[in-house]
Amino acid sequence: MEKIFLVLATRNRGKTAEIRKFLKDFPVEIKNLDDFGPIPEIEEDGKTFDDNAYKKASFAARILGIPALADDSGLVVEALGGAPGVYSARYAGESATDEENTAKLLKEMEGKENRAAAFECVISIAVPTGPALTYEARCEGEITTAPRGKNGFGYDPVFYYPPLKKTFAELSLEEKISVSHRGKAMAEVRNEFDKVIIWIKQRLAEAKPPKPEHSQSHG
Ligand code: ITT
Repeated sequence: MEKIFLVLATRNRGKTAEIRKFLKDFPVEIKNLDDFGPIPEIEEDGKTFDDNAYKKASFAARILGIPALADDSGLVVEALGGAPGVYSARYAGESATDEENTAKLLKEMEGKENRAAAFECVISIAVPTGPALTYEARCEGEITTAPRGKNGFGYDPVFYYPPLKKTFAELSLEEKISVSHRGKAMAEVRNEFDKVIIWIKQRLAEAKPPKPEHSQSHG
């Protein structure tokens, strides 16, 4: 089968590594934003994960001219009224590090009895002309009182997953993606990916200008 190109519209290395694992057996050549040199920043000002995932995927597909896959995700904490939610990446400030975001979360959670939280993930796959497919999933857990574990990224060290009795940062990459929000959403993408490839090829073919019936030669 002829390969298609797909750009992962993310600068997050943790996400990139997890997403790549799911698509490794398909006839698709995966690019990332760094393969294209500097491009304008995508503004993530949507009110939902869904809005932002679509914004990132459609923006990247449009300006790069190839299909794009974006992930918008975050941590939703019950005792904090759903915060940090869509602000998860910049909870402690615009260019906050994972450690700063995690420290702020633990501070906000000090003394709180209800530790229930969920990671949510929306994956959007868009073509340059605009149409997009959406997949979403969530994973329930609890916020710890101190970080534990060295793997993963973001809030993984403070997200305890009761069925495995470990934080996400204490799991291997394979273990994490077998139960996580992104893992579940990407498993749906993988299950349908043969159809997604056909869908992408059809959208790309529609967008091509029709070939002239006769070519005229001069001279
Ligand atoms: P891109 O927009 O470039 O994809 P980002 O890190 O800014 O990267 P988001 O806007 O989707 O991504 O923010 C997601 C944040 O939520 C991320 O930075 C983490 O802090 C957190 N997060 C999402 N998935 C996570 C996971 O699997 N483990 C730990 N933290 C996660």
